[in-house]
Amino acid sequence: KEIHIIGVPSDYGQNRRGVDMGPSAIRYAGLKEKLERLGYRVKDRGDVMVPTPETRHIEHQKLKYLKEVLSVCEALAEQVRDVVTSGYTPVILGGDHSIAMGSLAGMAAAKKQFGVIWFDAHGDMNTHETTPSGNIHGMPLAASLGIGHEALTDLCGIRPKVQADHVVLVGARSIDPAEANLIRQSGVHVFTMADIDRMGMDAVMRKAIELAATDTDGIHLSLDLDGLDPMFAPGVGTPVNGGVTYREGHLAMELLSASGSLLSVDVVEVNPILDHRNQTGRMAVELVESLFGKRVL
Ligand code: DIR
Ligand code: MN
Ligand code: MN
Ligand code: MN
Repeated sequence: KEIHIIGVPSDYGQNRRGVDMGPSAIRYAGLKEKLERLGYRVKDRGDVMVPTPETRHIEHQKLKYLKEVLSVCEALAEQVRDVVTSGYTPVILGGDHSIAMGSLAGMAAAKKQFGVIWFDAHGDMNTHETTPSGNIHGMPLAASLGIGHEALTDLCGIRPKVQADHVVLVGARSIDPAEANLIRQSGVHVFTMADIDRMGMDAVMRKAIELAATDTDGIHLSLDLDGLDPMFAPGVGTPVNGGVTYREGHLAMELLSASGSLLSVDVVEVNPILDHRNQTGRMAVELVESLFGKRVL
């Protein structure tokens, strides 16, 4: 079993600097060594090339830094396709969540069918028409389903990247009004925080895994650290109270690990400038350890 780490130091999808340092923060928390301790061969492929924002300017107010986001995602997609077709597991370090469009494009190029578990406080189902912010990190799931501006939906010439029926949102608690309509119309499956309260994380994740794994070759996990409660992951650009607890987060990762269905993962939105002594970077690494099989006994 071999894991390939890919860093994507991009903050073009939202408006707080610092998330471009996410890959460094996660590496600094010991990602490679800890995965090796679990018995994996781990190769770090370094970072995808990302230009400095200070050298760029915003062209579209409803699709901020569109060109930069697209070029970063294209470069990432190529890396992910290469890793997956070689039979290895990519661990993709963001960067903001816009990079997931590149991850999913690479997966779509490498696999016939895959499911997605989108762990997030948000829906990431906005388009240029529904977005209140113009930030592309609020759009990657819609774009990957083929919804929104064609510059995003047609990334890498594959549309859609994933079928709505194979996509499951977990942890949702902050959805924009017009985004809610798109979520309902799309046919994606959603487990909100209220569902987690009522059913428990165990039942929610078992169902989510079943939905994402049925009729697919496996599951891509898109792990937005703001899905966790800000108490455990304060270093994110858009924290929302009432999130997944420390133990629920680990349980979710342990169940996904035990399913044997994991194909790939992205770990996004870690912003060390907003963090307390890299707490969120360390949390990210702990969750990845559980995802790759770390157990008490
Ligand atoms: C908001 C925030 N829905 C937007 N989205 C975030 O800008 O579209 N996604 N933070 O992770
Ligand atoms: Mn997100
Ligand atoms: Mn989010
Ligand atoms: Mn199906």
